[in-house]
Amino acid sequence: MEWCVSMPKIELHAHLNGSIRDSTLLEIARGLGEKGVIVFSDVEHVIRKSDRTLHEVFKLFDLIHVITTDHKTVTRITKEVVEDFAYENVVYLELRTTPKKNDSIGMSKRSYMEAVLEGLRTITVVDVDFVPHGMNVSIPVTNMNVDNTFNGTSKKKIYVRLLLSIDRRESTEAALETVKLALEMRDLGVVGIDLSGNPIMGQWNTFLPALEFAKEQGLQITLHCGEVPNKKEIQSMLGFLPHRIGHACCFEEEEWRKLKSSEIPVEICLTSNIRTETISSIDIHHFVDLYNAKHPIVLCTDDSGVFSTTLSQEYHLAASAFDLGKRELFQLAKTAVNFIFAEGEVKQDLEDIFCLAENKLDV
Ligand code: 6MZ
Repeated sequence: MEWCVSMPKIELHAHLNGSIRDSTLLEIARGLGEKGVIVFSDVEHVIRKSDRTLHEVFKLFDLIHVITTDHKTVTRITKEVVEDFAYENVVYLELRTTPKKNDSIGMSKRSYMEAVLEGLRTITVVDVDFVPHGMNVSIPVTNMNVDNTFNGTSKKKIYVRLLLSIDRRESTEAALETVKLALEMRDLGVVGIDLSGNPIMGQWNTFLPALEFAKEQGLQITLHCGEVPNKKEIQSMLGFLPHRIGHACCFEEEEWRKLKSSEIPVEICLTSNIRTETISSIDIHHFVDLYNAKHPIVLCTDDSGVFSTTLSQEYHLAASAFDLGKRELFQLAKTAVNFIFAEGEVKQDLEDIFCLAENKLDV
């Protein structure tokens, strides 16, 4: 496990509100309880519970959103989530979140995202690169950690890029609004669009106009695909040729064939799939087949807070469940560089980081 922590890693599938520290969630809930906004004892056991079905997970998200959707809290959780990933040597994070609108507190999708950016700006304990290169002076890899210390030790550096999520409960217009916002915020580190939310809600056709527009405009797209059985939707999604997909749990032979010939990278979330029972047991997880077929895959956390995991734990779990050694784990982490949505210069820096680590970690 210690070795998995020390290895540089790339996180490409992490939902902001799913990645909140339990301690933070409980602290905020307690505060709201004291103010009489919620009844703390009603929500405490829901937050502390660790085994949840997929249905229960989405009920929990509704509760989390009640607790976290104000500008100050969004800023705080963004800061903490990025710090937590950086502490476990995640060197590149694509953080996704659903921009939210709440007129009663003066929140627009834009002001929600500004609160996220504020969270990135307020981080001091690690060095965060979130503005695309060319927009500011980039820090070459050779200068990293030089004269850049916190409490006397060199700071960790993390690249952060953002994906705006469309929730499957949203309308075509709301989805388009999110895509337009993503386009306006490209200079601020937004690189793409994600389609997520409860997979039994909504229709693929509702989101298609917004996703097609996003693709035309050069945004990168990742779709939650096949988290529940839905042959028609899975086939349409694969036909859309997204740049990546998440989960791919409920594919049949035909869809596997289509996926493999398309070479669309798959974001694999082991703990999430097991906890939500979208995959009944780790030894039959499609990781094995895709890994053996050399299909592009990347290990991710999905919701590190909700599922009490970390990216290091996901690598550790893959090592023990699928009998992978250090070399295989390192290669798995390193190949993820090819699937990031950020610009080429970042890829080059990440390749350098992995090269340096390869020598240092003796793999
Ligand atoms: C589908 C998921 C998800 O956007 O408020 N989300 N969507 N499948 C999953 N697997 C378990 N986990 C999280 O983060 C929370 C939102 O991310 C999506 C859901 O829409 C959830 O409301 P944000 O930061």
